Amino acid sequence: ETSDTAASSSPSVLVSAPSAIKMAQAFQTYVFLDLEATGLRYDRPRIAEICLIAVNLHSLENPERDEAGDLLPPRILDKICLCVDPLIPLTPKATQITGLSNKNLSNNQKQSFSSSLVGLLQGFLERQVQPVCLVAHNGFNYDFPLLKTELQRVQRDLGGSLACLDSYQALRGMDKAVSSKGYYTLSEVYQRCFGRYPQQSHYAEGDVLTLLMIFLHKAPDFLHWACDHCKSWEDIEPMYNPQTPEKGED
Ligand code: DCM
Ligand code: MG
Ligand code: MG
Ligand code: MG
Repeated sequence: ETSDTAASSSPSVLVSAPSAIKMAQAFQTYVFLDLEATGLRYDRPRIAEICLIAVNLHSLENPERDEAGDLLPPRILDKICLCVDPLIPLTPKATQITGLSNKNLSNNQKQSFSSSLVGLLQGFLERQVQPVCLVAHNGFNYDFPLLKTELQRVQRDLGGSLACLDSYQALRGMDKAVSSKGYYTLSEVYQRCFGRYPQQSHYAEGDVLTLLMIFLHKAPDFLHWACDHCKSWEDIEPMYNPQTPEKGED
């Protein structure tokens, strides 16, 4: 979820500049990621859907266009999209915006976030030319910490020398202007880039495609921004510790 207040209060553990520049110049694959989940940060959410789309640097530097000159999604991309039984109730708001419910997930016999799911994610990432940079919208405050928490639950991690980038913080930082809350949500940014609202907001795949198109639209700026502002995956703190009880429970 895109929250201006949450974004500004995040601890920024930036990779030291020289090594970050070396890393970013070397990124050969950008993996766009979005999670749907049972609620917001303070709900101690669990993942209900995950989508990753991997795009090689070549396609970001050489975007395809149609006859009218409009940007096309890259023809060459790898995609993984999975629904996950979150094992806890979705908030009514989360169900309303995502279309995911405990009922439709269990009716379709979806499995929970498991060690074998982590194996799929690792296999997907290992297939990409390294080094890889994950990109998520508000990722530093929501998607990356939540994924860390789920990985911690099953005592796994994503190996390798992964880096990550928050497109929400990048867009705000690149503008250098203070804009009101809501200005940098995925759908508002997309609307400003393409003159129409995106389809399938709050579907993990829909949001990843929206993010990918925004990134393509501003690829030179994003690729440059990534040099100084990516974090190492190791420096992402889990959103919460699944072993400790909720505030107020203890
Ligand atoms: N979310 C929420 N309430 C909102 C916005 C988001 O509970 N008003 C939660 C449920 C979504 C998750 O955040 O699945 C990710 O949001 P997004 O669809 O923006 O990626
Ligand atoms: Mg949102
Ligand atoms: Mg999201
Ligand atoms: Mg989403």
